[in-house]
Amino acid sequence: MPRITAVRTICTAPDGIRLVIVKVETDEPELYGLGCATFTQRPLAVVTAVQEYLAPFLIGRNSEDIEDIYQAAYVSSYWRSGPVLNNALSGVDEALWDIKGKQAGMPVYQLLGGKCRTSAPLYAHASGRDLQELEENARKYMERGYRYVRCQMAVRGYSTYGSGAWTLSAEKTPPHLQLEQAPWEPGPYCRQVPKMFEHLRVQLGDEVELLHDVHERVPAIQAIGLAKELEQYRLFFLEDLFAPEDNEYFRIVRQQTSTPLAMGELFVNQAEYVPLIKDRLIDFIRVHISDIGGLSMARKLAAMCEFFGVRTAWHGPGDVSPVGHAANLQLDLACHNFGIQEQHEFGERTREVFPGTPQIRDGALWSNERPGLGIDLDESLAAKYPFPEHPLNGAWPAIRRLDGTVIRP
Ligand code: GCO
Ligand code: MG
Repeated sequence: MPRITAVRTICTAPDGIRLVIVKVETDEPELYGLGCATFTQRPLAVVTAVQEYLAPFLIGRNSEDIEDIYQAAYVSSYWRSGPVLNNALSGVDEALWDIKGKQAGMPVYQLLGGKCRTSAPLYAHASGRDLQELEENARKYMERGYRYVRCQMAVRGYSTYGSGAWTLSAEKTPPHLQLEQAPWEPGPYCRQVPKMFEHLRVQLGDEVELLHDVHERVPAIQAIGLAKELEQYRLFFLEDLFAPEDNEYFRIVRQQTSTPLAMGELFVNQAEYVPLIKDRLIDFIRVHISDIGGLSMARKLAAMCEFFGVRTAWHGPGDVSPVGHAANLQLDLACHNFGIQEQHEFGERTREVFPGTPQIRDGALWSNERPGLGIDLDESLAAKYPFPEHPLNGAWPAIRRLDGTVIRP
């Protein structure tokens, strides 16, 4: 019976993105596990939660008791949920699954029921400053074998999510505003997006699956209008049409359009996602697994979704660590109701720090078939990439409308 001897956090930013990993060590010298605890906007708060609260709570416990450890740690703060505590829990929970897989000599997906598919189809991110650049970038992915492409285009002069054009441009910025980045207005964006998909459908044809992320940027009634207008372009999904605070709008939009809806990267607890699933108001669950507490919660959530026809589309940007991507992949392979996996192509440095980072091939993510999560962490290399200096420690600066009002990022 392996006993937990240490619960440590490792902070590293090989590609400039702040990643937090939890390492759980046992009294069996070679037996340890890794979990993702990356909350990139508040990483130091997660480190404190792990080191000061979870580590003393868990040392001496049998690492095999994953469910009991999860349940006990979850209520040990009395006040629970939220991204800080959930990420801390996730670091431990995923590490315990990693350990259990290593003990069994099997990849974790085997413990979850085995493979439903050979690999997990990915969607790539194509972006552009204009239609030509976006179309070219989408084509590049299609030529590499991708069948799913998310398309985001800059709205000229504004800081548009996902388009790469976040820098401050003088063009639209009123001189009286002291902005840290270009402003944002929902109107021009809502007028542009349908034209963008008209162009892409005509140029790229019917076969490719197109996706788009609204990133909760638009007032709800404008978002409903957008979802209706986009129906004719047959998106694979439209993501984060509303903010979690506006969840009730899903009841309204659902009656008006069959545009498939993906939601949930910002969710942190059951009260947010259970009603949307049980009432069949969304089509894809986009949860960021470490933000809901880790693999144990995510596998329950996936099972619940299966009964209501909701498919999985786990959040997979660069601020999910390679350990988190490895955890996503275990569920992608084992869950019948898999929908799609978001891809992030990690740079060479990150892949060196994390040997075993899941491989991308032919537009899909593949398991390396190693026991546990199949991933390791080179601690001495990780130490060479400390968190970058930043006045806000990684927190996001405000984005404002032309009148100065702060909007959601
Ligand atoms: C996505 C997301 C990300 C988030 C990021 C926040 O769909 O991939 O919206 O790009 O903005 O993970 O840290
Ligand atoms: Mg998103």
